[in-house]
Amino acid sequence: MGRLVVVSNRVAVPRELRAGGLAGAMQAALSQRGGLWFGWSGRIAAAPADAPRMETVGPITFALTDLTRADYEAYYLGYANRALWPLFHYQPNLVEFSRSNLEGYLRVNRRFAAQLAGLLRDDDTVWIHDYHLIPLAGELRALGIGARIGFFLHIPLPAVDLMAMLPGHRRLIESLADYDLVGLQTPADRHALCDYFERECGATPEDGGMRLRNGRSLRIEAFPISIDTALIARLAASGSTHAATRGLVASLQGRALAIGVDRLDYSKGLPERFDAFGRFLERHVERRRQISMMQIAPLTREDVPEYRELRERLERMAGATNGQYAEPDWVPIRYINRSFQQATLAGYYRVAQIGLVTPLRDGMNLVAKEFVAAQSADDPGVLVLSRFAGAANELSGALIVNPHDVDDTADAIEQALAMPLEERRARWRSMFDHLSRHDIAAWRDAFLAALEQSRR
Ligand code: ADQ
Repeated sequence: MGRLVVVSNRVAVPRELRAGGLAGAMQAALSQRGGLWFGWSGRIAAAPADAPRMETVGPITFALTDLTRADYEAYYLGYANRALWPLFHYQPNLVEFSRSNLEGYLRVNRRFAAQLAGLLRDDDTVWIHDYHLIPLAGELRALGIGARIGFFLHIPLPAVDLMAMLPGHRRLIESLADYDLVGLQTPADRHALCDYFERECGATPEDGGMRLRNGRSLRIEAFPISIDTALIARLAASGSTHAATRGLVASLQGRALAIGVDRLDYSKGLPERFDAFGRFLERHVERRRQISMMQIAPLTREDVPEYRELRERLERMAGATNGQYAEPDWVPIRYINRSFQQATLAGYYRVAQIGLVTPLRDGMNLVAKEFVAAQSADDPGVLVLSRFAGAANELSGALIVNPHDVDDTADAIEQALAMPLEERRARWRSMFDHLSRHDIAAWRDAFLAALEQSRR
């Protein structure tokens, strides 16, 4: 078996290889076969480098390339995060399209291909990740690369009519046909992509994918991403006795905790969640002082104006709710903009009675799965989950809500608080068993097995 080559927009070279998360799963696969991980270093350079910088950690070689300021603005901020991200998350009103950003996106993909091509061997298996790099296989093929290439989209794939709003959509989506396998998060995303190929490109459905007008087959499958379930469960069990968790529990003074953990992103439905918690307090006077909500929301993409505006809005909302309801010894919303170690988060999930995961759209949402994995079997908390998260497809033991309906989410918070222990256990058990079988290793192995079987 040849090497595995992973390509993602951003690559962080670890000091040592670790288990856990997507990076851990990739590192494990790269370690087994020996391999290469290519992508942006996160650095801005004055001029594009001719060749990537190589660093080796154990059996894995990392190939890192820098972006120029103009590339960063057009490719990363402009096209990937102000056109594709909002559109694919069903927010066309936030799309800022410009031809020069599109050109930057294509230029960076071409440059990545030129740099990567020099490192590839014919028997390599290449796995490309996410919306930043959709045209990369096409650029590699244009350079004569015949290796097997698979693509996985981590975010939702919107319905045809929405996709059609994007100038140049056809060229973008048709470039997926240069892959041997296209993986999506859910059957609904798979359906949307097949529907696009059928309606916009005249392709016909066939077993496992689509037959394109040029007679070639494209394999399209759903591979719902997951977590390292056993690791999170272990971290949560030991994390619950750590000082950070004990400090949190002590500060609650016996009150319940509802926890939210999300990057500060408009797709995550945070204003709607704050509103729902405020509505819950308004309608359930008897519950005031009995529960606090803790929202952990590290800042991301601060160079994008919509993210700065959202930050200001959430600060105002948290301040207003706390101003209205807080007591000298009780604050309804604890709002924190920083990151925590995985073990600390796992401990926090475990001591929470409610997990609030209410995105307006989300490819999967790993926090929902982490919350479930972190609960204790004896006294598990309840997950309140948006129907628009990919995870809702699998986690049917959650209380499924429509995040646009503030009263619906407020009702679910009350239902979760009042839920009898037996029901909590039964709901949790079905979800935990599912996540034990369908963990991140199973996801990775399923994708790679399908890729090994696919041939254009
Ligand atoms: P994200 O949009 O980043 O991922 P999510 O799936 O929830 O969303 O993953 C976030 C990860 O970051 C989780 O593992 C979480 O624990 C961690 N995290 C969040 N806040 C943190 C904090 N304050 N400190 C430390 N860690 C924190 C994209 C897509 C998702 C898809 C994933 C994987 O948008 O839909 O599930 O990729 O495919």
